Formats: sequence, structure tokens, C-alpha cells
Amino acid sequence: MSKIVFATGNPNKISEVNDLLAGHFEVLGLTDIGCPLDLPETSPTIPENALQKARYVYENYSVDCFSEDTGLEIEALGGEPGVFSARYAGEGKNAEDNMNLVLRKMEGETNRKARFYTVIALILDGKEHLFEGIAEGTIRNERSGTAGFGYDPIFQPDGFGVTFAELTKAEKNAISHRGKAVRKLIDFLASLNN
Ligand code: ITT
Repeated sequence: MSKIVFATGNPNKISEVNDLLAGHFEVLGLTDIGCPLDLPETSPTIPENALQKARYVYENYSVDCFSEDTGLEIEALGGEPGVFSARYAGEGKNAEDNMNLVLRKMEGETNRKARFYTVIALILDGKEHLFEGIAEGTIRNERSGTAGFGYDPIFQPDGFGVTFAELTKAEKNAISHRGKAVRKLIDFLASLNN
């Protein structure tokens, strides 16, 4: 089976993506290639951040790899936290603090529309490819559920009466931003073998 490096320091992302790529590719992590987990991500947009992380690994370790960047974009907050999703409440990258900040800013707001936006950047033989996935939904008034990670307890995907944190990993993967982007990545990689 072909090997590919997933350039992320976030174990929750690895867990979700491994389930999807199982049987297609053997996924290696940053520690497998001796790369530090805190990749540079200082770009102003999600696609550029995804590319920045993949380029860092490709240029320093000379391996085929993919990275991903995800943002929660809340309409009433002008697209925030967006590209700042990981560090919205500070450098600690603390999910509870991030959710508290969102809930506080959304207090009394009737427009609860939001979406998760994921971009995967793949670098294969030096060529760059982007794949995106979007999950539309709404921001709850309070947390619900304990599964998943990050903002999952406050995000209710459209068409569901529960949050991402109340779905199993397989259920979330079937409809999520990351699931959609990863399926495009798989289709692309599979098309190369035909
Ligand atoms: P990388 O090493 O891959 O950069 P990261 O945690 O820094 O890992 P991002 O820069 O993409 O990841 O930050 C996005 C943040 O948005 C992440 O830390 C989570 O808090 C949140 N997030 C990402 N995907 C999510 C999901 O599927 N559900 C809920 N929250 C998510």
C-alpha cells in the first residue's frame, strides 16, 4: 500500500482521516518523519495556510504529503473565527476557551448560521493540489455532546437535530467538511492508479 504523510499536529484530525483512508493508503504522521508537530501557519486564508503547512513538510523532508486547514465561519461574526479558529481565544489553542468566546459573542444573536470550511493541500512529486469540503449548520446556544473535538459541541449540521459532538465518528465523517474533502483526495489519488 502506498504511504503518504499527513502533515498535522492535531491527533483528532488523524483519527478521523485514518478511518476514511484505511484500505487506500498507509498514513504516516509528522513524528514518523522526525518533524515537529507545531507547523507554521501564519497565512491570511485557509487555503494558503493549508499550502503553507504542506510546503513546509515537502521542502524540509522531501516526502509526498498532505495537510489540511479548517475554519469555523460564523455569518453574524463576519466569518470569524475563520482562519483563527485554533487560536481564537489565545495561543493556548484551548477548545473550551474558544467555544466560550464564540458563545459569548453570539449571545442574543438570532442569525446562528455557520459553516466549517476545510481545505486539503496535497503535494505529490512536487505538484500542488487543493481539495475543499464545507459543512453548513448553526451555532447552538450552549454545548451538547462529548464526541468529536474543537467546536463540535456547539455546531449543529443542517438537517440534524443534534450537534457534531452527538454523532459517532462515522456519522460525522459521512457529512462533515473534512469527510467531503478527504473523499475528493481519495478519488484523486485513486484516479492516478487507473
Ligand atoms: P494542524 O496541525 O493541522 O494545523 P490545528 O489544530 O492547528 O492542527 P487548524 O489550524 O486547522 O488545526 O485549526 C482549526 C481549529 O478548528 C482546530 O484546532 C479545532 O479547534 C477546530 N476544528 C477543526 N476541525 C474541526 C472539526 O471537525 N470540528 C470541530 N472543530 C474543528
